[in-house]
Amino acid sequence: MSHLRFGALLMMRGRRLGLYLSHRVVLTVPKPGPVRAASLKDFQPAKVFACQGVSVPFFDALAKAAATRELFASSFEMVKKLLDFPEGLFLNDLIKLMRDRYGAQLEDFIVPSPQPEVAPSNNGDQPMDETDAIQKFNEKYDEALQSYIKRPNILLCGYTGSGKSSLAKAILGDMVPDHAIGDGRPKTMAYECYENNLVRIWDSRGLENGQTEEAFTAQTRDFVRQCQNDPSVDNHIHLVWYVIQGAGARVTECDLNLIRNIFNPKHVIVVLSKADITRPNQQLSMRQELLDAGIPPEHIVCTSDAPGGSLGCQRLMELSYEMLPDAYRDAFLEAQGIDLEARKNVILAKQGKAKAIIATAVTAAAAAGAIPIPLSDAAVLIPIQITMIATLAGLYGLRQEAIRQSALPFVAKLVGVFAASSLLKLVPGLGSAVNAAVAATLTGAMGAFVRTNFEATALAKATGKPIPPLLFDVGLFKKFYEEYQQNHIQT
Ligand SMILES: Nc1nc2c(ncn2[C@@H]2O[C@H](COP(=O)(O)OP(=O)(O)OP(=O)(O)O)[C@@H](O)[C@H]2O)c(=O)[nH]1
Ligand SMILES: [Mg+2]
Repeated sequence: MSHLRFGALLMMRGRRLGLYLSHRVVLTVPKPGPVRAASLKDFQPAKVFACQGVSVPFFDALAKAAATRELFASSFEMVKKLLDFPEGLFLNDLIKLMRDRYGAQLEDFIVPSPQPEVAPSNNGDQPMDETDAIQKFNEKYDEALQSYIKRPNILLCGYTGSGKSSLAKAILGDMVPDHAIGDGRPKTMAYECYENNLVRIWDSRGLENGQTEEAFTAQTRDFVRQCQNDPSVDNHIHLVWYVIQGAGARVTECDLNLIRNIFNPKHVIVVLSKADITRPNQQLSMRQELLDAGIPPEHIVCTSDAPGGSLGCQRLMELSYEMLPDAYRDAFLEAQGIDLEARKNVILAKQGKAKAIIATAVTAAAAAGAIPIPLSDAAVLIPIQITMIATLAGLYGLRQEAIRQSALPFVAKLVGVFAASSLLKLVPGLGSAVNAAVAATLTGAMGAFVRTNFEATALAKATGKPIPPLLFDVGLFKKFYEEYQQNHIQT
């Protein structure tokens, strides 16, 4: 039993039930009231249901219950509700059900042996729950990334040499490799995919000499169908940049057929490329041909690959933003490299969502502390904090590099931050227990502290500056704590 870590076990002593959450913490409801922390001593010696598979559903359910502030008349009621057991169930039935449903066994609880003395690592982290903390962080981070950062797929199509890859590079920068740009010979073979966690570009092979227009059209149609038939809308093509070389080219039937019939015209922007070497009358006559074919004027832009995205790239960027489905817009704006102001604004605008994430965690922490949590058990707040931190990291789209350098070492340190001795230093006037107000303020201040860093990290990335480290500084945290306290009415 001593190897148990951050799982949960249903525990029973007499008719009293609790959920064992770590080596030190039991969440229980000894009398009517919200979920609360109790000392493990209350349950020793005790019987436990031991089973691997039970721990995770318990914990998730418990976290949800804590967030809803639901009151349970007894711990038995809470466990029944969490595990979705039927009404009118008696304790003996519960034991049977636990066995049948989860293969859980009722065993004598063995007091966890004291943690072996492990030499502190370089940064002084405690190894005890570090792995679990990081695992939980990663899970929640992935969930948050999926819900907050929807990555658009943009297809680049057009004849070979029309300037597709150059255009992608002018707008999206280094994610498009230099070798993608041609030097007279067709470069992009079939469909190349350039992607990061903000955008995915399908850079297609253009129509080459020797290839029939029919074959090119069929190849493009098959690719588009394959994408649009994907069960996940996240893998559909959300926007097409159809590139026609402005200088010395003309609009062909093949171009028009693709734009009008193979793609959804509502999702196509026609790009007349190489504006720097296109004569005004060439541009005018091509534009007229497109208008005659029914392409809306607002869907036609003229661009060049000039560094800094001059000559129409800004317009293409704005138009793409308008034409992308809502959910995919912000990621595109963050991915593009020609309008730094727009990039910064998307990041700054995340503050509202970040505050809502912090508020959810604050509510959960207040519920956990509704019956004061003894200082030695304050670690019960860690999962709430990790969920909050990971969700914020997902919201700000922190890249792997930032996660590795900044967020994970910080998460690993949380165990130490919540040790009683650290809390006494952090929270002015803290007594022997963490009550709802302190739990809420601690969580809100932690949220504000981390959010500020993640915002700075995202802004640094957007402007090509180094990632600021997320160092836990007691003095700085106290400042956040006091600020949070001043700005929120204490309960
Ligand atoms: N002057 C000028 N040259 C450009 C511009 N855009 C692209 N080119 C040049 O046109 C050539 C073809 O550009 P690419 O971007 O490789 O064209 P592509 O459409 O990706 O070609 P494939 O991958 O072969 O289909 C290269 O030599 C580019 O440097 C532009 O805006 N102005
Ligand atoms: Mg290319």
